[in-house]
Amino acid sequence: MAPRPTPADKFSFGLWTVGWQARDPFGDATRGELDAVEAVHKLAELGAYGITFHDDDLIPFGADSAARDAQIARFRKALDETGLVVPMVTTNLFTHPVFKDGGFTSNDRDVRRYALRKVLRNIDLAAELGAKTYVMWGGREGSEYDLAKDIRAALDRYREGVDLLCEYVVDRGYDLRFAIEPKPNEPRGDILLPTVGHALAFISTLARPEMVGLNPEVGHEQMAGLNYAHGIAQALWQGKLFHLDLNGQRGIKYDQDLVFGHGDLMNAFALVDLLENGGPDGGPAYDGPRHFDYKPSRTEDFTGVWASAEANMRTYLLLKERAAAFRADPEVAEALAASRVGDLAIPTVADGEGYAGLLADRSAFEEYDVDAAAARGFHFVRLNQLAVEHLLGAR
Ligand code: GLT
Ligand code: MN
Ligand code: MN
Repeated sequence: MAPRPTPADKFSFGLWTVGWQARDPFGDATRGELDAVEAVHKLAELGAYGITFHDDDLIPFGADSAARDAQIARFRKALDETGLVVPMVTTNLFTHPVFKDGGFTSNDRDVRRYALRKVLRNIDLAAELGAKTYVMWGGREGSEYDLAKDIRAALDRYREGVDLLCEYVVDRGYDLRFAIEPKPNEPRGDILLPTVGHALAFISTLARPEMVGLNPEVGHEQMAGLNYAHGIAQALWQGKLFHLDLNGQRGIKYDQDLVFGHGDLMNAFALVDLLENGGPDGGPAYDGPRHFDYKPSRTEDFTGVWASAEANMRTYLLLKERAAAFRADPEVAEALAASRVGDLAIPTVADGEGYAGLLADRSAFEEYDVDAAAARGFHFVRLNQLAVEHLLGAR
C-alpha cells in the first residue's frame, strides 16, 4: 500500500493536465471543460500541494480586464480555501495562430514584441500569486524547413528575450527564477533548445545565467532517445534543476504525456532514487515541486482523469518506498561495493599529485597489469537485478 499523498510530498499539477479536453490532431475533444476552481478543490482533496498554469489556462485569451480580475479573484479564493499554492506559472506562446512561427523567435518582429508583452503581463500575476519559478517551453520556437529559419539569429532573439525578462524581474524585485523546458520536436518539426544539453549551453551565454535553469520533462528527453535520469543528474550537477515535469513516454514517438511510471519504469525508479536519496547524506537531492505534466488519456472520462491524477502520485510514492528499501538492503550495499560504484567519487589524481606525480607512478602505467584489470568483471547485472527485484516488490 502506497501512503496517501500529503502536501509535504510537494506534488503539483498543471491546470492544463487534468483540464485537457483530449483534442488531438485526428479527433475532437472527448471531455468537457474543467473549471479552474473545481480543479483546485479536487487536487487539494487528492493530497496535492500545488497547481500551475499558463495565462490562457486560467484566463481565456482575449478576456477583458474585468473578466480577468474576476477570474483571478475566484481562483485566489479557491487557493485560500484549500491551502493549495502556485509554485510555478508559465505563458502560452503556442496555441493562438499568431504564434505559428514562434513567439520570441518568430520571423515577424511584431509577433516577437507581442510575445514579450504577453510574458511580462503574466510575470506580474506569477509574482502576485507567490510563484517562485517561471517556465518557458518554446514549443513553437523552431521550424519545419532549414532554410526558413536563421538559427543563429533565432538564438540571438531567444537570448534577447530571456535577458529582457530577467532584467524586468530584477528591476521589479520579484523573487522569481526562469526554467527552460527543452523538447526536440512537436509541434514544430524541430524545436530550438531541443534537449537538456542544448538548453544548458544556451543558458551559459545569458546576461544573468544564475537566474535561469531547467524544467526537464521525462517524455521530452525520451522522445530524443535520451536517458532522463542522466539529464536530471547533469542538471543537478550544474545547479540548474529549478523544476521538473514528470510523466511517462514509451520510446521515440509523438509526445505521449502518460502517467508517471507508465513509460520506462526502470528509469523512473532510478530517477526517484536520485531525487530522494541522491543528496549529500543520502537525503533528497532536489527539494522543489514534484510536478506532473501528463495528459489523462483521450479514452478517459472525468472519473478516469482523477484516477490518473492519483496514479501519478501513488506511483511516485511507491517508487520512493521501493528506492528506500533498495538503499537499505545490505545485499545492495554489498553489490554496490562489488561494482565499485562509490569508488568513482575518489579523485583520479590525488590532491597535490598533479600530472608529475601521475607520471612518476610506475604502478599506474609501466607496471600496471592491463590484462588482469581487463579480465575483472564489474557485476553491474547483479546490481541491476537487485533493483528490478526491489521494484517488483520481490525483496
Ligand atoms: C504544453 C507542453 C508541456 C509544457 C507546458 C508548459 S505546455 O502542454 O506539452 O510540456 O510543459 O508550457
Ligand atoms: Mn510532453
Ligand atoms: Mn512539460
